[in-house]
Amino acid sequence: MKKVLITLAIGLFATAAYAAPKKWVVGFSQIGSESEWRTADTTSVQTAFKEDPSFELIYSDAQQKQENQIKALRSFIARKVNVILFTALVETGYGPVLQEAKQAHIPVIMIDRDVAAADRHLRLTIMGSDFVKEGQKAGNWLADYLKNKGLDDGKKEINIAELQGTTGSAPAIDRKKGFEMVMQQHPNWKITRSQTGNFTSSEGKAVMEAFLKADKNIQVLFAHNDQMALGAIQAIKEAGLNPGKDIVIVSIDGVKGAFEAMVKGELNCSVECSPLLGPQAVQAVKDLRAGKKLPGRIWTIEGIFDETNAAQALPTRQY
Ligand code: GYE
Repeated sequence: MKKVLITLAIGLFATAAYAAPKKWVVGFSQIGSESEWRTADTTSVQTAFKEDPSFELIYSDAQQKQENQIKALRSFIARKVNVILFTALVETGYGPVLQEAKQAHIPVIMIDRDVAAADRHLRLTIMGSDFVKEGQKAGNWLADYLKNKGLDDGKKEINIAELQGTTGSAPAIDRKKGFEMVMQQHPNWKITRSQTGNFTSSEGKAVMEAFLKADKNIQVLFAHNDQMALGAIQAIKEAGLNPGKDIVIVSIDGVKGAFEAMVKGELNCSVECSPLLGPQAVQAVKDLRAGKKLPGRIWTIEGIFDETNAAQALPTRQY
């Protein structure tokens, strides 16, 4: 009897072990941790996958180096992961490794930053924001603001300093493009200074310092992200000017630090770019596992904030 029971127990155990579904392995190649936005994005993806025990997420941080990303992607391919999530540091240079993933039949889902158009046939879909639209929103907000404050008569030159994101990255290219689309309707707007601040606060500060040393005749700062704007605000103060008053500042992301600066009146506007991509990423991978066809583009939903609504929204902000 005892023997029968033991055999039964072993049999049951073996069946349970056999029936346990195999975890889907997801490789995530992230670019680094250059901004509050990036940290929120990484946390969102890691948390969302951790909450679902049917997935195992392998996270790789490239520390802003393209060669590290290529290495990570190759190691995901060698490990035969089920799917790759990929944020491209810059748009070009990933063609060969994406080709290798395709040959290995491993689908690649872009998160946040896409690759250039020529390589898009090698990835399955892209999930994230419309960076061109964000640049346009920043420009349109600026046009309304300057007009309403009586700061732009359409004739006097408006000198604009631009802090660009990482050179060659999708958000830097597209935010510039969107903003310049709006500039075409304002012939008196001039970008008099423009340089990369690599999306970081320290470089944003250093570049703004250099801009102001060369020329204080700047009416507007357009920063491709909040982090650089926050660094630049320090530089503007140190130069004895009033950020948000002497220089109108518009940036992109909508991170907490930007909300605090808007409440203080030091930053005038931040166009929202949501980093909370985790839940959507999990959903997309689940759909893929279920054999569903994913759309070619998965958009994030976002808004726009300035001094008129920042204080009200601040307590509800998740990043
Ligand atoms: O705006 C910036 C981050 O790729 C949209 O990267 C993202 C950008 C974001 O470092 O803060």
